[in-house]
Amino acid sequence: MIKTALERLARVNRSGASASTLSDDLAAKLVHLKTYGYVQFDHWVGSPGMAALQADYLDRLENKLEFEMPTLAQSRVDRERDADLIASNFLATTEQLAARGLTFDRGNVTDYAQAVREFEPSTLKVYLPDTPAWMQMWLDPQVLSVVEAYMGFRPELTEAYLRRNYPSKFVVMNHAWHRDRNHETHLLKAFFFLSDCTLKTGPHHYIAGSIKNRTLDGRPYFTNEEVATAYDGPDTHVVVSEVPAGTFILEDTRGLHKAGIPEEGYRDLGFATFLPPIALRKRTPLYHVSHSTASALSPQQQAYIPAGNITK
Ligand SMILES: O=C(O)CCC(=O)C(=O)O
Repeated sequence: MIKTALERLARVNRSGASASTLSDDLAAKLVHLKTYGYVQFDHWVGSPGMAALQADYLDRLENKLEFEMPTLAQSRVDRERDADLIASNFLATTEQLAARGLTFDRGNVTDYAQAVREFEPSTLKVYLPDTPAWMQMWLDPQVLSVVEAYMGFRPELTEAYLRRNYPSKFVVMNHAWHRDRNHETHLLKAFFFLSDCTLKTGPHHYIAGSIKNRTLDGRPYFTNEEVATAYDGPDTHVVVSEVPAGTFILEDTRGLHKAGIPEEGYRDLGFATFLPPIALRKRTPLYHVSHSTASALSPQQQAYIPAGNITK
């Protein structure tokens, strides 16, 4: 109750874009998002800005090894000893995984290829780089207009990171169908595709219409069979993101979704989570923006960054 009251207070003066101020194209996107729970943006596909960010990301991941560690090493999983973890889709904290000896850390890594070969990560995660160019993608004005018109106020960007997904022996957390539970009523995620995504490189999956249709709800994960049986009606269908690099998908992830497991290669995806502003958010910031980066952004973009995320 206190959280809801604080959120309501924080929303005053954060009115943001409304449906009536949107261009025809963005108004159509808003209708799509409201109807199906997701919408796609293509205006970054093939742009020079996209190519520069892709090159920067590859450098950070493969040369500078800026990925988060400790991280799950699938090569260290023992099917018998770790049967409980496998059954729960590895729903555990990094500390719990580390206590079982199932993670690798900075001291174990000599180079990118060695880390991937020896430890078989299912994903590697890089926090959003603190540069104006990256923030321009994460806080793209067209996407923000639709976010604000959908929510009815201007939310905050609470999480910002990139992930590379690899072929995986196990179903690890968001490989399984789930609903995000960060907020009961207001939640949007933007997914930024940094690599071309095919059916073989692990597309994102979403059940259109599953915000309203709650046949499956109340558990952390659902099986493919359960979802196929429960959502085969005319109002609900699976959407699979076979899309070129530069595509953004804006999604209400309270609906059912999952990460496809790559059969070959990998898939690079960026994540932005938008939640109502709250004065006393308990989680520590999951990205940081320096004053100099923030000052290069528009007032609208700056308003998305919680004060605690601005450093130096
Ligand atoms: O990587 C994906 O396609 C899905 C990610 C996901 O499930 C999530 O962010 O909640």
